[in-house]
Amino acid sequence: MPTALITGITGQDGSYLAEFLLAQGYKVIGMVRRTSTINFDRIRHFQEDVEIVQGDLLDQMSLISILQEYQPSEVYNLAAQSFVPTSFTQPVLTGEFTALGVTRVLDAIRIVDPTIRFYQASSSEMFGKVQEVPQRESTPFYPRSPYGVAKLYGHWITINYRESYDIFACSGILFNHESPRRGLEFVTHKITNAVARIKLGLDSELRLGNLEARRDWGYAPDYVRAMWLMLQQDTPDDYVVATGETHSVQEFVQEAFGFVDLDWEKYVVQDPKFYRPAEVDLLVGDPAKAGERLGWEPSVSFGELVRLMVQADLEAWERRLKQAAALDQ
Ligand code: NAP
Ligand code: F7E
Repeated sequence: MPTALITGITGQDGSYLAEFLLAQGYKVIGMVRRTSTINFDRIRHFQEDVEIVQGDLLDQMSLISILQEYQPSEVYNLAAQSFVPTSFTQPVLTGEFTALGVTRVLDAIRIVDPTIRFYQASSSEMFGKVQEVPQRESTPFYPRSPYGVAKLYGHWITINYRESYDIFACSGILFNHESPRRGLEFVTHKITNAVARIKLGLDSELRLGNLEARRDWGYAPDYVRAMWLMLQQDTPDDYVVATGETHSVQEFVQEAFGFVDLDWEKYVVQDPKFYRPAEVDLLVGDPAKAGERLGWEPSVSFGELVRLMVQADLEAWERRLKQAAALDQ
């Protein structure tokens, strides 16, 4: 039974990747940082099937000890400060987690067992002010946020350790991927959660920032499959993972409100509070290399993604309302 370590197992991708690896027969070790309140919402339903271990990307010794104790053959580095606006308000912390954290994991691998295969969660945010449309592996980078800059460091240190120490290190340049497990501050889940609440009479407006920004949005469970495929190849490499389609935030809004037969213009308010100091206007990836070499392709269309997220939020809020009503009786 192969053993895999996932940093960031409590996040959206970590939870789906853990489920995927368990289904493949892996023993899964999930690294979590110490917090005063445990937040295992995304992993509670399979928590007993994985081993949870405390460690932190800021703490080199914790990473070395975990590798020594559990001897994984694959490490998926998904942990990061991943919210772009927070990277503008906490740029140094973002650099510590999202950039230097990658070096700490790679150094732990180099010291403990350089045969461990390594996946780095790189991001389309590295393309930022895009130099080519669509963006592919060879497209020059131009990050537009401290998050994008930190991810670019993580990308290049991964390549550097591959070339310097012959580590099987892959960088997945993943475009936005979403699901009902997405953090509520990201625009897709913010929209679908608000649509459900408005439909059920719990809210009357949705405040958003830039509606013109365009993203290549896919479905998170498809994307964790690509991570695993990268580590099963004969040689390590970097891959763009995307749908190849781009839609504006406004299109996402229209689709989500349309699904519950509401006119979005009656509810959406543009609020400069949500604008960013520098914006990424357009992202659209070319997943041809992932298709040819990994046999990967997305399985969920844009319309299906919006609908499944709205549906999940409607069901979640209906459940909560029923529970509250039952408590009142
Ligand atoms: P997420 O939901 O924000 O999860 C981030 C995870 O990192 C959480 O488990 C978090 O733990 C953990 N973490 C943060 N700081 C840590 C630290 N210092 N030590 C240990 N763990 C720490 O992110 P996601 O959407 O699943 O994304 C996974 C990775 O892919 C991230 O690196 C992200 O930047 C990258 N990425 C995401 C996308 C996307 O569209 N989702 C696209 C490209 C790349 P807590 O639960 O304790 O906060
Ligand atoms: O913003 C616009 C905002 O925060 C998408 C992370 O997973 O994907 C994610 O980064 C767009 C931006 O994701 C609101 O200005 C409008 O143009 O959902 P987001 P992101 O910044 O693209 C990449 C690939 C990652 O790697 C990151 O970790 O939507 N937008 N109004 C808004 N965004 C938010 N959050 N909230 C708004 O009210």
